[in-house]
Amino acid sequence: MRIVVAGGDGFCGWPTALYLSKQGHEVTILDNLARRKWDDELRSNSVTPIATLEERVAKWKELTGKEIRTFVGDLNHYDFLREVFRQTEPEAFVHFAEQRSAPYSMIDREHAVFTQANNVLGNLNVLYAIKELAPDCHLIKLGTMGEYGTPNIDIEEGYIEIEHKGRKDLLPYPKQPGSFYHLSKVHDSHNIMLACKIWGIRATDLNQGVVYGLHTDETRMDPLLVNRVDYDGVFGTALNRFLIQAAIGHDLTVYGSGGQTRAFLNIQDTVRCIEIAAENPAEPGEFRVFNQFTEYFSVKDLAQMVKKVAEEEGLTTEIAHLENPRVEAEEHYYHAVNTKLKDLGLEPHLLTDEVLKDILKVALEHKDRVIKENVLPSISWK
Ligand code: NAD
Ligand code: USQ
Repeated sequence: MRIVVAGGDGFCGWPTALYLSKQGHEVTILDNLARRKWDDELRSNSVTPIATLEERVAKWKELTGKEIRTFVGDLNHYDFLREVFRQTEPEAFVHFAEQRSAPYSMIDREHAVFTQANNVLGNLNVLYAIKELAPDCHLIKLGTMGEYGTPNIDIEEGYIEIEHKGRKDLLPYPKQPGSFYHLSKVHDSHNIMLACKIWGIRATDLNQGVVYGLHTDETRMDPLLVNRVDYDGVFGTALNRFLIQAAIGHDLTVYGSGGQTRAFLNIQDTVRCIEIAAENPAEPGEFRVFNQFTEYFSVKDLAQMVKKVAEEEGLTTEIAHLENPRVEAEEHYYHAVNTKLKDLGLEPHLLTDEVLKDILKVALEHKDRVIKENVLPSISWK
């Protein structure tokens, strides 16, 4: 299959591009390298030293003989995007290419406006490019479990049957996101839904939980193929952050009571979920939603799991309960459905002590790269 991976230089996109290439697909990466520039803006870095995109794809070709084409440019430059569509004629367009940090979107007005413009308009351009140049192309769009928020009822996969005044309908599940970033994903979902309805586009919205880990079989093949791992208070995410904090002897930064429960998955499952979606495309006109996660945990439970494993490895680790910089429920009901990807063949890699130790090992190898001032959260929702 001819597949474009937009955002293919990022944390989820890079291992996905490699995996799809290994499976024999004709893979093209589109990326504007913005994520590397946001590191410069924040004076931050990946814990692992990452090669340039050119070095990465050259090493992949050397090791496997497989070519991954690259286009460096912005989804918001429509002429560029059209050219990529013309040259690649994609059968699937995997869309990871957004500003994905909730804290970054909450820095100030400029960052909120940038996040929503980058994400919502970039996605709208993709929809128009599909309509104009590849109407049969399957859009595989990364959404987020955070679109749903934390309702006091079970979270369904995209739609919920509602009975109201004696009548029933299957309606989009209510969205209650907690940041301008998470809201950008809701706006994307609505735009995709309309495009499917009016133009007959086929789309899958993957409402992904928080991704942990870094390695896949492919990224392990050579140091030049290593994936990025974020740990700072802006782009770092809960579990990976805790493991890196344990590696440098920093207290684990649980925000508030830590009862916040979120859906999680291993990066190895991310790449497989994309393959499953690509191999089982939505029907023309169908706006399909999958909840892409394998387990859920409270932040406090994750911190306890990391503390236990770190102590077994001889590290002294304390759990700190910081004043929560976000506005979010710290104690709440959480139950989300995730059967659709499993029904299509996903076999989850669950979180075990071995998995935690494996990520901790990488963090320990590169702990000297951690910029300690970047670890504590610095952005307030208020
Ligand atoms: P990332 O920041 O590591 O990668 C995103 C990539 O997209 C970067 O390489 C960036 O340069 C590129 N990009 C951003 N805007 C672009 C634009 N306008 N044009 C071209 N390229 C652009 O993020 P990630 O962690 O790999 O996340 C990928 C996607 O998955 C995002 O859409 C994110 O919302 C979603 N997601 C991520 C997680 C997670 O835990 N990392 C969880 C759920 C959903
Ligand atoms: N948290 C802590 N301590 C930390 C970091 C986070 O207690 O050091 C808490 C947060 O307050 C929050 C939860 O952990 O309650 C998750 O925060 P996060 O930073 O790990 O994840 P989030 O901001 O939700 O964003 C990440 C990705 C985003 C993706 C989302 C999936 O950055 O791209 O969309 O996970 S989900 O959470 O399902 O919406």
